[in-house]
Amino acid sequence: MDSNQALNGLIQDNSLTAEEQNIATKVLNHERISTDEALYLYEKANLGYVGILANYIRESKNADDTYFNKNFHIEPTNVCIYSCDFCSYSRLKKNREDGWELSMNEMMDIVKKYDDQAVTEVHFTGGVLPQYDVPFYEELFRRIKKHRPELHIKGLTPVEYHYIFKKEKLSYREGMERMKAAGLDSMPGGGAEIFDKGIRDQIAGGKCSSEEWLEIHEIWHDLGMRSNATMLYGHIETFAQRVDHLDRLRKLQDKTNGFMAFIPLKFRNKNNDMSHVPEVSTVEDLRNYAISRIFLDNFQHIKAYWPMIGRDTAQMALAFGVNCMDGTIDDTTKIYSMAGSEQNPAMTTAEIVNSIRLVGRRAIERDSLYNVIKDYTEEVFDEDTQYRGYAIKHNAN
Ligand code: V47
Ligand code: SF4
Repeated sequence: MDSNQALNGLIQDNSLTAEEQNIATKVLNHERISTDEALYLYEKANLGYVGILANYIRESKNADDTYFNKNFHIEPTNVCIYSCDFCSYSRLKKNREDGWELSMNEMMDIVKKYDDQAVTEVHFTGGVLPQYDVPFYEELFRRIKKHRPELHIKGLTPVEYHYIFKKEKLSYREGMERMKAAGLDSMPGGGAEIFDKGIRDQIAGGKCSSEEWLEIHEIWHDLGMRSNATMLYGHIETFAQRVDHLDRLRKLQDKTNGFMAFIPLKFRNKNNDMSHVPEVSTVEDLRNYAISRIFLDNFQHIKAYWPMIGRDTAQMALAFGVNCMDGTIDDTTKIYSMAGSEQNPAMTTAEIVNSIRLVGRRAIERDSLYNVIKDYTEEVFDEDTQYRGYAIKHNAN
């Protein structure tokens, strides 16, 4: 049954409530749902129902196409001047000697390590420290572009930009213009956390406000550039606060159309000051993906970041609105897949392609701006790949 038949079948089911009928009909007609309707879905709708709606939208927008890209991460430091309760980095502030603080040359060495690998993007993420300021990042981005001009730099978030521009007495616009001139290509979605002021002050106090986060993205979009958006969910926020977060993103996207992907980030409770807060279930993760897909009608892509939710959930999420998988792909670290550990930091290309194929989707390698690099539909891998109990022989299609 295709997603259209599934949705039409659902609408004919007379056990649906009037609210469920209305929402399903709106989705079928490609109409926007309201914030009240999104709240209704979070509070009342079951996984099967939201899954059918989200899959219909996913297939209308992206068919079976499921994107991945080959990137590597550089974390300049794991020490941070801020102390977000959910973040394991903030704990290192007092014990700075337990952390790392990379020099520019050390970061360039990481970039050079990938010289003979088919990666297309470097993603900068990590803590905030005073030595990493505007002149530092300008020089770093320029050196990377000089060394490997085609490498896409996706880097930092409004949390860092707010801090470093203030230090330099630059307006957000002046600062973002300088970053663009130095070689910054796109902005990742981090630092959004949850926009509600009360919860943000409580768990991420001191760093840029929600309004500042949104303003920096708006300016970046106005400069003709693209970015992503995230939401940290499943901690102490309410469903209404999730809807408020999604609504602020949808409104900005209406204005700029500069967001590429929305990435829900499941709160994980290990090694941070919120270890007493239980994590939400996998069913809640899938419901959250689905409701995000239904509500964010002006976002083209919903991305699963598998290091946060696990590979199995990411794979299942492909039936609940997700059409993009993120996480390190490294064809040189087969040792990890052999160990079969849940903590694997990387998947090989064969593993990610097969995990996408196994749930009936089409695996496509993309660049950072979602241009197709390679469609893997016809690819035959010349070896078996073992992935968490699945032995996959050659092309699973
Ligand atoms: O902003 C920190 C989150 C984010 C925890 O744009 C946590 O392509 C869960 O934004 N549990 C950084 N989440 C990561 C990020 C990202 C990742 C992958 C791709 C992209 C993209 C962006 O990680 C932070 C914060 O929201 N985070 N601690 C935690 N305990
Ligand atoms: Fe962690 Fe970012 Fe908060 Fe720093 S600002 S403590 S790196 S989440």
